[in-house]
Amino acid sequence: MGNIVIVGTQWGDEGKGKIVDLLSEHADSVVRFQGGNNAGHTMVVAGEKFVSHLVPSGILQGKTCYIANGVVVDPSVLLEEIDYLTGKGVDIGPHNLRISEKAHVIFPYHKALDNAREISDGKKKIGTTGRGIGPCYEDKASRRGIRFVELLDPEEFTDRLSLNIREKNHMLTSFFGADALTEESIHKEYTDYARRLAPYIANVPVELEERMDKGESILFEGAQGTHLDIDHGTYPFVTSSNTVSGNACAGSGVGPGRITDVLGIVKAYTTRVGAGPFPTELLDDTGKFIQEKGAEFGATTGRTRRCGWLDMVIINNAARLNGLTGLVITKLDVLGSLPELKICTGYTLDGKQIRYVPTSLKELERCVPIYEILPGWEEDISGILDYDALPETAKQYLQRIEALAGVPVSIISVGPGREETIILH
Ligand code: 2SA
Ligand code: GDP
Ligand code: MG
Repeated sequence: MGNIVIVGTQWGDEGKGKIVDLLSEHADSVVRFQGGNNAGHTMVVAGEKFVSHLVPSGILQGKTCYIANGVVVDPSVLLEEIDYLTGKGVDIGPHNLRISEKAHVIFPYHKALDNAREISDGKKKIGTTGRGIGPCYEDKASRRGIRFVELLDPEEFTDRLSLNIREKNHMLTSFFGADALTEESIHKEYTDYARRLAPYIANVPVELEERMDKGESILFEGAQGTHLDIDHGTYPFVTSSNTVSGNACAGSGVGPGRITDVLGIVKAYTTRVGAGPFPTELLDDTGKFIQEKGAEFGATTGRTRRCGWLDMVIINNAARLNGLTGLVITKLDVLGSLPELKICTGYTLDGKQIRYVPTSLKELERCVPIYEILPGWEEDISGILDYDALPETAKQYLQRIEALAGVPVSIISVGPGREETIILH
């Protein structure tokens, strides 16, 4: 199968978890390379639902899973997730879950700062998941961070924690007027996490290289989506990591020459959680219909996701930024019974037609979508597993996406279940 990177093309929640779970059958390992437990990846196997936030979606297929250096890890959430999966009968332990010694650790002060900043920003808040993701990446960039390698070194850990607590308590109390945190209890709690997670800690690039040299296949599981990328997304309404495919390499310690394919997951319509511009957003009954039928609620926070028409300006931007070699169209079933479907093919900005995403958010907010209208279909397509059996208008919709993107559609998803999938090539 080669080594495939799977990324979201929109603002996350495209159905990456389902597709990674499905494709894991043919892979040997699955790697998470960015983000943290802000992600919520849903898998449905034989009617049973699993949601993972940190553990790669390959775990249900019994594959070796890696949490690589680009990920920020909240150890309490990870240990809870290991217990949750074990409780559901999933085989998980140090033999098949490997965590990079270079991955940065999320501490209670990261969560406290994330939430304090959101409260202080009021109406201008980002709408983060409150999981401490941004502040943890800030510490990584400012070289204040604590990685697993430091967490496992008692002397180093004590020194670094002490420095961080002093700095963060000052910010929390003096600037945000929030409560201070106690060093001793955090030290004790995290020393216990270190003891429990020590058997999982690994030199991930070395292990991955050994596997690839043996001819094994690796799936790289992206989290969030291209337009939440810290560099290429709708900044500042983004997450704090690079979500584009290039980061599969930097975020896991694998050279770009090893990547064979990049699959972009495209939800058949668009959703967004949190604040920020969204040109094709539907604030009417159609938006409500999609939100309800698609069960568009955050898999981590339970927040209602904003819904809108498919935006090909966004998808084409993702095709360019990620070097997509194939598309996976998900949730096509949700559009069934809508009389007509709209696809945005460009924007009108101040009277001029454009086909790119403007960098200035003020300009993006002024963009008015240019729509192409296609006929819908009445049928429930969720049971259809053969492309030829799809209604003609559904095929037309798919063909139009393929033509506008200039990237072939490889897989079509027509329901949350692993088997509710049409594989083309
Ligand atoms: P953060 O917490 O700092 O990463 O938030 C910054 C922005 O990134 C968005 N973000 C997400 N968007 C969609 N899905 C995400 N995962 C969860 C899910 C979201 C949830 O699977 O549904 O449950 O709310 C995710 N994670 C981060 C976030 O909304 C901010 O706009
Ligand atoms: P991810 O973050 O990209 O992994 O996506 P999420 O799991 O956050 O959100 C996708 C949601 O859509 C989940 O509830 C999935 O079970 C569901 N889902 C995935 N594919 C399909 C599909 O083709 N049809 C329907 N109806 N639901 C789907
Ligand atoms: Mg999600």
